[in-house]
Amino acid sequence: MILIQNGTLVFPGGSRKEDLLIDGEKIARIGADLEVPEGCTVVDASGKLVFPGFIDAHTHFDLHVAGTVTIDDFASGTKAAAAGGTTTIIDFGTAYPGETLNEGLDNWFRKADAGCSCDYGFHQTITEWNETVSAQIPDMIERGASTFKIYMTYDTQIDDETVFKVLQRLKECGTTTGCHCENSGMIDALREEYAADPDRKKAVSSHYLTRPAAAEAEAIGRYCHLAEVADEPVIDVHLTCEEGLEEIRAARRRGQKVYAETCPQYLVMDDSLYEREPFEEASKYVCAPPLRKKTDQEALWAALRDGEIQTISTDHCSFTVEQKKLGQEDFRKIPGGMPGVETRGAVIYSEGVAKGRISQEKMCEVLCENPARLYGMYPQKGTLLVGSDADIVILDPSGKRTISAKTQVSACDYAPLEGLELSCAIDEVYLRGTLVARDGQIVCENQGKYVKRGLPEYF
Ligand code: DUC
Ligand code: ZN
Repeated sequence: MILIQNGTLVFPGGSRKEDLLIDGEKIARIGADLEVPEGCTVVDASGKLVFPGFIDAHTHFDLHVAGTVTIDDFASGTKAAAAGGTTTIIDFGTAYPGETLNEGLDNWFRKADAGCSCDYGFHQTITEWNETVSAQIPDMIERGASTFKIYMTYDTQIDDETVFKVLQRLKECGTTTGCHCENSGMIDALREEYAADPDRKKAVSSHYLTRPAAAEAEAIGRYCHLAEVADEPVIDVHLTCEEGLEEIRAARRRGQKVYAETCPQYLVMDDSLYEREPFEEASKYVCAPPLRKKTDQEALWAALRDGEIQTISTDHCSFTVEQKKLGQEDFRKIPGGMPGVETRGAVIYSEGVAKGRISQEKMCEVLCENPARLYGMYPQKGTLLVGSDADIVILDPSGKRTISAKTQVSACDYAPLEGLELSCAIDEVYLRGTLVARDGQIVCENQGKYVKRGLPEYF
């Protein structure tokens, strides 16, 4: 047994100075001045915040894209996650055209056989629609990959008719999907135009200039309208901009349930980074949708505060500086994505809570409880309740750390926020009662288990 004493336990509804007793893998008791059972390990959390383990509902480990594969696989990616306080990740199984959903999911289970250091689940990506795919939706739910992902851009994209049919079927099955919303027609035309100019073809800035906020907003609006007619709650993943947020607001005014996810990069980085020299510097930030304006960052922080954005995930999709060079001659070939799973908790605390943009309770809501509810894991995950998994983060709000690629656990060779001074430290991380990380480093690996998720809770 482990007794965490004198800490401040954080809940979305308020924080309380109480003790928390762990017995085996579960939270056994919570209360003021709990008695110390015999043989129990006591952890003094005076002056510290005690959060439920963070949930990252959007990672891409061991993903093959743009002729290469992410540098973080499930082994290194889940270690990076746990080191930063994330005790559960949800990655994206993908059934590529010609594969059944079951085959796609089997492939992702094999990837996770690399060994996981935090708990993990899968969404399932739908890239085509036919009788077999439709018939296997209940199989995915049965296997615990109970929520889905669709794309309106990339080679995994599906057209509007297919999006609509997917939404209708998921409604029948009591579940929902996240969607990557960008207008592919507009983006493809712009990319072709920019690539025809030899200078712009080599410029990293062409990446963001060919993926305007309007392309994202248009697709969000279209997705929401498709969901309106299908009468289905939906999730917009990685919302980056105010224009997109306006489309979500419009759908909500129509009475729709739309959930929005954003990511730390859209809250703390902006598109001026694509203008950096040389190529190696700017290409670190290539991701889709791209980074936006400072005004968008402020709009997203305000939306978090006001409850208009429900979750913060990372879209962790890491490539080395060398891998990014695949696009040195053609911006369209730069592998898209950046690391983030390791730093999310500390960055959101430092840039959000410590700077007064959001409360620690809001942080708990968007990193823990909301993703647990939306993705069918509550109350096993995402909360500090008796009977819940003892996934716990002890965060020191007076700690000082600096982000550095040299000390990070991720296999990536750069940190997008290199040099950022953090006004907190992630002291200890417990995964189902086992201390797995201390001060940003893994102390016990390979403890992660698959989380068989239930149906989403719509709140
Ligand atoms: N965006 C990225 O930048 N990389 C992976 C997938 C995605 O949506
Ligand atoms: Zn993604």
